[in-house]
Amino acid sequence: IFTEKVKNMKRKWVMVFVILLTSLVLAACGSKGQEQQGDTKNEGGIDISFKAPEKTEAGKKLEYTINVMKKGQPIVEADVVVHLEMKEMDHGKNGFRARMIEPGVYKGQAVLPMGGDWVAYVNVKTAGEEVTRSFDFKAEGDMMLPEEMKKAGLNEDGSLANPDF
Ligand SMILES: [Cu+2]
Repeated sequence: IFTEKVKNMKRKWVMVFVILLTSLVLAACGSKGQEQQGDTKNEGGIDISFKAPEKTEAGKKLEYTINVMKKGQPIVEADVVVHLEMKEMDHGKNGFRARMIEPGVYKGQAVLPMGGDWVAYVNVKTAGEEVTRSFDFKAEGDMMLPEEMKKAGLNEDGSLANPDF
């Protein structure tokens, strides 16, 4: 009877562990999915568009433009932060805090460490709302050399050395 009890306890702990692990995995996937649904979830709310430069090249400091509107009107004084991430790999934190240059038009600059498929996660915060939308774009060029990264203010993995967001 004693060994039976021990077996049962072991089984219980294994179950608890499996449930914990599953919920962790689900939580991780869930948060990613929500970001990408920003646009359908927010119909009638904040409208965001993102423009990468015409020719997006790795290793160059380039400017990105974000338009933020609501019901056809520009949103002023929004907090706009853009995270730039590669689709297939992790380069750490890269991107920028955008500045409004005219009503509803926000701009910011970034250096991409390599060419390939990128995703811009645009987070817009206003007094009452917060929305994140993702936009795919492509960049040309090879991986930057370590010394080039250093000069451009990046760490060796391509993340920003001094992010302000
Ligand atoms: Cu990469």
